[in-house]
Amino acid sequence: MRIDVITLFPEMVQAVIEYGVVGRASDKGLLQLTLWNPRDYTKDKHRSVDDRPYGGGPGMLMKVVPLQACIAAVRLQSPDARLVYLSPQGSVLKQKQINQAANWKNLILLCGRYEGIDERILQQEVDEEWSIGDYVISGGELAAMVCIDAITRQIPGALGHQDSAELDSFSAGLLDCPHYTRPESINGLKVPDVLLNGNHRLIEEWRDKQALGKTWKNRPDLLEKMELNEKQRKLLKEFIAESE
Ligand code: 4GS
Repeated sequence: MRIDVITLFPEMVQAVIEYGVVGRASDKGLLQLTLWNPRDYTKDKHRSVDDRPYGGGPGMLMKVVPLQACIAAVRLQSPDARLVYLSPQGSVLKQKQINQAANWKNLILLCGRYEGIDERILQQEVDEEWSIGDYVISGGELAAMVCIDAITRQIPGALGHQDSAELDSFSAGLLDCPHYTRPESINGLKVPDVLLNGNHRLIEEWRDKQALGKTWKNRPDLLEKMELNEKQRKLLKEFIAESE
């Protein structure tokens, strides 16, 4: 997959392909990241990339002409990519959208700085608007990095054997169960016995039950959208009874 990122801070976004799963995917050629800086498309002496908003008020917008020129340059290399603008006004990302995007051949991510971009760029150039959550960050770069990481993990071959266990946590629509490693006791808190006994049927059942319980406690909205099977309803009932 090819991902082009338009950003005033390319060094920041570069970091996402320098570590861990995404780094290895990039080394293997599963992900090709290309960074573009609108500042390189300025023609004035000061290379300015911000401009004042019509109507006044505080804050600046990204300057239109360099941004348009930069988008045009990206489009020459990635003519049929979907262009996604990251902003809090976008649809809030879910695993489902991430998985869909992982099937695209190419993708252009546009990172906003300041108060964002001119509405007409949005109308004419942007195919989709995505948000990573209902909060404000200082620039679209971190949002783009979140997208690149989450999408790359879904590219076949990106996850090694060690990482692939993480695949099922959200694909099942539930939160992950608790995990334990050595030592067996920390300040008197013991690892649940079931995990020490080596009965894999019981261990799997315990994990399913804990995942259901955690979701019930922290994200009841996720459970409401799900159709639990008979076994899952029984396990959740037990979890609730035990937690009372
Ligand atoms: C988000 C967000 C964001 C909005 C960028 C104000 C600088 C900032 N981008 N999901 N201008 N949430 N962007 O907060 O994607």
